[in-house]
Amino acid sequence: MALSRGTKFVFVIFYIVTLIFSACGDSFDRKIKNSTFPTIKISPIDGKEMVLVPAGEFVMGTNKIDDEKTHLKIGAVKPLFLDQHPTRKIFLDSYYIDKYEVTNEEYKKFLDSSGYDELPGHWKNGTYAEGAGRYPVTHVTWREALTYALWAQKSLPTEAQWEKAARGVDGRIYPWGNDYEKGKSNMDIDGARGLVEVGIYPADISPYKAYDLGGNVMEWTMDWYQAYPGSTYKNPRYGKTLKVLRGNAFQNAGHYFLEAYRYSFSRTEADPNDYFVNVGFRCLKQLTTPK
Ligand SMILES: [Ca+2]
Repeated sequence: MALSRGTKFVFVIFYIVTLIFSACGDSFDRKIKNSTFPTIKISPIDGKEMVLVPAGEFVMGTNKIDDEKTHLKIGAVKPLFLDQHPTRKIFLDSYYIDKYEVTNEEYKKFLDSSGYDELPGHWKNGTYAEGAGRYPVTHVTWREALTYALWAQKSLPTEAQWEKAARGVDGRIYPWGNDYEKGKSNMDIDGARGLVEVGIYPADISPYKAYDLGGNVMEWTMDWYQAYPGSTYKNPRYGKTLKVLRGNAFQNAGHYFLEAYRYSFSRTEADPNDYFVNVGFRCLKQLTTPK
């Protein structure tokens, strides 16, 4: 269920401050002189492990067509796959991406040290539920996810960066390969049917050793929901009003349990001011290739 939340004045102030802060101080990578980056780094502000996605081309999108018109059978408006046409080869420079989704305890650290005062809606008495520290933080809007990222001197991944981190370079359907297997990921109704601690599905691992890009929570990206270059598919929801969520999440029920919806790089659009029980995020750090 989505609930709307107005953009807070405090956010505007904090956003500006963090933009300045982000622009001024960047000890994370800018001075790296070697052309070979370590495969794992610890992010200095939020302490998260990040994994390297080296520069290079990867296969983005799909040319799949849903001949069964599955969406009509379940009353959905959007056909499967068409907003991810066509398959493209894209070059991305190197970057680090969080190994795990951002957790409640990490989000609390951000709130405590930043002064940002809008708590996730399901928290009580100023904090998360006992025992939920390692669960992914949810009920955060896109703007709140970005604010966290800027505080951590990072950003949110673009769709392309998220998709490469999940699929590697070979266009695979799942982070672990091309074959779906129940229980490999906290995905749809095949998983725990609720949130789980990040990283506890060892098989939900991408070629770069990032976890939960298959399931657990869907993840906010930087990008607006717009047509991909070369696409002929038209969608009235395209534009600069909705942000893109990538990946799948746990589900209790609903049409996402259908196998056709289970490909793990799925693309969902959402209002950036909404928040959801099964949407979280992870952050990204762009690397500057040494000259
Ligand atoms: Ca996920």
